[in-house]
Amino acid sequence: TIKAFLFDLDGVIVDTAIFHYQAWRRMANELGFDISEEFNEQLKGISRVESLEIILQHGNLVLPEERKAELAAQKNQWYLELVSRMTPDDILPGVPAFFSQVHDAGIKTALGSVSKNARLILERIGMSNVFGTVIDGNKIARGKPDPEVFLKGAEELGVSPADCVVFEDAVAGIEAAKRGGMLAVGIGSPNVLTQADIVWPSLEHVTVTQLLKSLDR
Ligand code: B16
Ligand code: MG
Repeated sequence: TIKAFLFDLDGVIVDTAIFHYQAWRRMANELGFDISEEFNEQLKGISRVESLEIILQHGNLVLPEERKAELAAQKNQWYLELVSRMTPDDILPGVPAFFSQVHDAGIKTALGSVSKNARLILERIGMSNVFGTVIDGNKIARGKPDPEVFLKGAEELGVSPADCVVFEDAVAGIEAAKRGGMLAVGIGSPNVLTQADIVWPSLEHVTVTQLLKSLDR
């Protein structure tokens, strides 16, 4: 029986992926190359340092550790400028309604984000007190696709992984859920999220009752 829902942040609750992309693109441009939106897809759910490595490789750049630390800090500063303008209006459509159904159904909730800025974002959008527990990039050693972030969430809620459903928009996040032995609901396109148990375009067109029914097999 399903007892807990674990939510990714970026791409499920809010669309900060566009801010990550803008900040990384600005950095790449300053280094003399560009990154496409399609390339950005593989960065979703991947930690800051790992994302930087992937981007530098794409630009054929090998840099000393010190310079890489500077670049990561610079990117985060640009990213935070964009985040600081966020308000509750940035919550994705359907999220508030879905959460009230989740709470009515007595299902526990956790946030499972690789972002070290997750708490700040939750504050900006007024969702700090919505989750049973918040697991973010400061609490984990390994980013997605490692299942650590979701396993920790399940553990803190006292729910076994088999009774958890993960909501994810990233390929790496779906992989993390499946490796953790959880059900995975993809938010996005079935052509991209091929490993998900079920895929919905957003939380807007799904009800908790519908979802529980379709996962019950
Ligand atoms: P930060 P999620 C992830 O958040 C993003 O998808 C990914 O693009 C980002 O690099 C990562 O957080 C780290 O974020 O630089 O803020 O620590 O999808 O796991 O909620
Ligand atoms: Mg995401």
